Amino acid sequence: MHKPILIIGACGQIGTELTFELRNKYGADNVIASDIREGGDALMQSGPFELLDATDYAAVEDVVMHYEIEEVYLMAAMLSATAEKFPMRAWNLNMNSLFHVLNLAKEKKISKIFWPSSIAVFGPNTPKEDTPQNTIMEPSTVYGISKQSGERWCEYYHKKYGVDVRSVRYPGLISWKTMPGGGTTDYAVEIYHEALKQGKYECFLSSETQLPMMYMDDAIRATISLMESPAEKIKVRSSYNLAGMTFTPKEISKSIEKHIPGFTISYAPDFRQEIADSWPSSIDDTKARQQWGWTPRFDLDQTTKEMLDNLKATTN
Ligand code: AKB
Repeated sequence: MHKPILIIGACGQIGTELTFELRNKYGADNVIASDIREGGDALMQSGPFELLDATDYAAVEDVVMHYEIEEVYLMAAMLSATAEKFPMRAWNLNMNSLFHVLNLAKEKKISKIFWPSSIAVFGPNTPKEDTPQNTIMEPSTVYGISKQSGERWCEYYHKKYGVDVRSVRYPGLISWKTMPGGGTTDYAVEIYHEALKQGKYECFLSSETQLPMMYMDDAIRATISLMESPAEKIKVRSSYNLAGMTFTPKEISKSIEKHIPGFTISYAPDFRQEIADSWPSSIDDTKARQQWGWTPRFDLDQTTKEMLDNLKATTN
């Protein structure tokens, strides 16, 4: 039997789908969902749930000890756009929550951690195309600085204390079950909702802003596959580059137009444009492919079809 798993930040965009998938795989009672707020009915009714503040060490430790947790997926974080508005809150949430789980693992109270990093670890001086695993980083956003620091700490805890921490640098994630919140790549989810509701969308990034993206099913599969890989295969203990697809707002709008003729997009770039301009346009994920067998399945047109079909079915 699989030992209990704790998901911190289970009601967010990734946490929700991760909770469902892990519950399917390991049994509902083996997967404890937790968040600072309650989630949707489907999530709340699908298994155990704890209200939990990820920055409260004693509270996290209590839940870990109570359920005899073996693995923690730490999904709570403040994303790029919101973090620019609340730098200290973002730093405190993103760093303290990570230290808490790293220290629980150091003290042998848990044995494995998943912690998400992001393409935001890269900055304006990073090679933009096919960004390599190891390259100039110099992130220029609060969120990126916290993710890059987090990566350094993960590697440090692995080397110094033998902590089994695993991570991927998620690109922008596209899903229909839960809305993203406070990110720069959020437009790629909003656009599908607005296409169905209004037949048009005003994008906060310019037409040619090319960013790395991934359909949520691929992201969840990557996450679980990394966590299930034998430890000796995991050679990168900071965080793995991970690629799915890459496109511009103009390209996603063309893909939507194939299903919704007459769909229109307009552009009104705001402060998020500068964040997007500092990030890569495509990612080289050779190490993830070679070391633990990663391959994406969804391209842009498949993603568009999945998004529109599922949103239509659930909103009617
Ligand atoms: C964001 O836009 O902040 C996130 C990310 C790329 O990490 N989706």
